[in-house]
Amino acid sequence: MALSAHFLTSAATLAQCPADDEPEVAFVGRSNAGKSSALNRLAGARRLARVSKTPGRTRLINFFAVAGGGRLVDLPGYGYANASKDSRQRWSKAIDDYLSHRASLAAVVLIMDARRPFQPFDEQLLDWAQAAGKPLVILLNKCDKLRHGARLTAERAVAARVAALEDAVAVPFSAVTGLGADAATAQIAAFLATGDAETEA
Ligand SMILES: Nc1nc2c(ncn2[C@@H]2O[C@H](COP(=O)(O)OP(=O)(O)OP(=O)(O)O)[C@@H](O)[C@H]2O)c(=O)[nH]1
Ligand SMILES: [Mg+2]
Repeated sequence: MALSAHFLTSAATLAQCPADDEPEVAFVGRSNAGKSSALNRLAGARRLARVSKTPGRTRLINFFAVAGGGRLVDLPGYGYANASKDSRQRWSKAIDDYLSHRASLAAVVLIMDARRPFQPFDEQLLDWAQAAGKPLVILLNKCDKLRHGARLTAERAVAARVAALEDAVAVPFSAVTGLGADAATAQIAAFLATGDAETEA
């Protein structure tokens, strides 16, 4: 099962985003965690969102329309050290604005590298999502890079952390092998279909 999606538009600022009128699921995470790769995997398309070995590939907020309604949103990564201070500030402002002001944001998909989960930015994002009451789907990405034992250790650590959160699920994932793709797709499809309960009358 995959979500069928096509590229809609890119935005550098909140003002450039399309009308705030359809449920959106945003992909967030550190630079190079695999946000764009995960989005491509879930949309069953190789080159929908641009992927790169160099961190900082995604510089704009990219919107993808999902057949049947709703949008997937690929955000630039946090924590890209090589970007100039100026451009880092511009990106993080766009991300912060999007996350804090987008009424149609139904859920957040947090992508973490399974080898380095819960970095400081990830924790900030988790705190924000909890405070904002946004449901979370946590993708523990790049599981293909871990040996069996290390993967189980990572999964246990994440399960313990997630148990302490409201409205959060964790999915062991690999954008390369497709591990976890069906589970993640089902979660995301449910948010796209219903939107954010908070915005309902
Ligand atoms: N082995 C492996 N590599 C992955 C996986 N997901 C992504 N990658 C690789 O990780 C690198 C970064 O992937 P992207 O999808 O561009 O990461 P991103 O989070 O969108 O990065 P920015 O746009 O820079 O924030 C690329 O070289 C991908 O091929 C995975 O599940 N397994
Ligand atoms: Mg990207």
